[in-house]
Amino acid sequence: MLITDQHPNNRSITVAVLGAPNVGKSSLINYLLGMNLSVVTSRPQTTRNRYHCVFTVDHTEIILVDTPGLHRSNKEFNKRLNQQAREGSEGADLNLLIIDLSGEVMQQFFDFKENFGRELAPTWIVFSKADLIENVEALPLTEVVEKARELLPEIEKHFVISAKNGDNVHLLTGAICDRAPSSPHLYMDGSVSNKHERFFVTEYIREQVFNLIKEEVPYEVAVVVEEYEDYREKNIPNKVGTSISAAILVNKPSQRGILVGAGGSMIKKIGMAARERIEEMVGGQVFLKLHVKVSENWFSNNFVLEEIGLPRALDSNRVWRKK
Ligand SMILES: Nc1nc2c(ncn2[C@@H]2O[C@H](COP(=O)(O)OP(=O)(O)OP(=O)(O)O)[C@@H](O)[C@H]2O)c(=O)[nH]1
Ligand SMILES: [Mg+2]
Repeated sequence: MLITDQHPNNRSITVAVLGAPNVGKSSLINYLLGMNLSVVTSRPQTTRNRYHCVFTVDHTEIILVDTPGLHRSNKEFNKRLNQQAREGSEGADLNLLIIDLSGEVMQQFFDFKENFGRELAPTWIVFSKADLIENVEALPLTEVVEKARELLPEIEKHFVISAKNGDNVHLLTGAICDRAPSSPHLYMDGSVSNKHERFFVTEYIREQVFNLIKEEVPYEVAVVVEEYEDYREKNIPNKVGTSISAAILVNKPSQRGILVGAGGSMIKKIGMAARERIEEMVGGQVFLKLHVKVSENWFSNNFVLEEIGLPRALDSNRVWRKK
């Protein structure tokens, strides 16, 4: 959409946030946005889709692209996650490559080079989780970046930040603003994402599955919104707020029981916690109805994968057909 009558000083920049799973991409984005838009959990492969997260500083619009963590895998599902990450950087003016200081630093550069597998736009390194490192100033990060530049010549500079306590994040914001070219804004004032609220409904339900259920089950869960009715602007008797019905897909019948819990206690907990998050997002009362559906091998089913925003990747194994 073209937004007319823009201020002549307007600038806009698109910044892809890339890196391995669990390095703190979504946490940094949330810190910059000043809200918990993206889902953050302590486990890898939380983010599954690429999407825009938008905020403005004075006349500068900053469009951050959250992406799934790039990783090596031959599984169809993971190939599609990686494809989302690669596509997330398409058309970006700048990439932030997040490197977790609490992990194997040099290995993350090697893995990124291998998994990303093509040319990059100008790239800044953001060393994250600095709060976990004692005496971070003593680390030879300038030398590390020099070495990394041999692999990734697009690297321009680096930052050392913590998304937990906000250390140095202002330096990054300032540098991104300085880098932003003169341009009309692409989003209307107040827009925070290119994804609809329905997408975030599925994310916030999945988030609670991650928070409340341990081990592998959350990885085998997908959420699909089946009904979404916004009655807030409509004048219908006895209808207020937003009414949402969603299915939680599981991969095996045994997982159904875990999701539902004794006497429905688990699904109730998931629903209550997710509803709070969704009410905060939509700014009003939400009626959330959840049910669990067994969809065996949904992560190999093209129809389900398309539904949750993961179209076929360039390196997909084959065309997946519904039985
Ligand atoms: N101590 C500390 N923990 C952090 C920091 N940034 C992120 N974390 C934690 O690291 C974990 C992963 O954070 P996410 O933001 O979900 O990481 P991600 O890179 O988006 O992960 P995926 O979406 O799985 O690729 C969470 O437990 C965060 O709380 C940080 O600066 N300091
Ligand atoms: Mg994430």
